[in-house]
Amino acid sequence: MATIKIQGMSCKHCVMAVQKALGEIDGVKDVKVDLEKAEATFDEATPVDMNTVREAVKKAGYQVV
Ligand SMILES: [Cu+2]
Repeated sequence: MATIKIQGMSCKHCVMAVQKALGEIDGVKDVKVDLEKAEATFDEATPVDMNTVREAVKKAGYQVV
């Protein structure tokens, strides 16, 4: 399981946006986003490139820190 820190989430809408962005990445499954901890966790069905993750989060309007 991978855990990433995400900056910029302020409400449930942000959580949903990040969850969707991560869920659309190949190999990512079981995404959980925690607003209070500013964290997202996910399992990797196949190896996931962290640059892809960063890009997806950035496109959604947030930042992996
Ligand atoms: Cu929000």
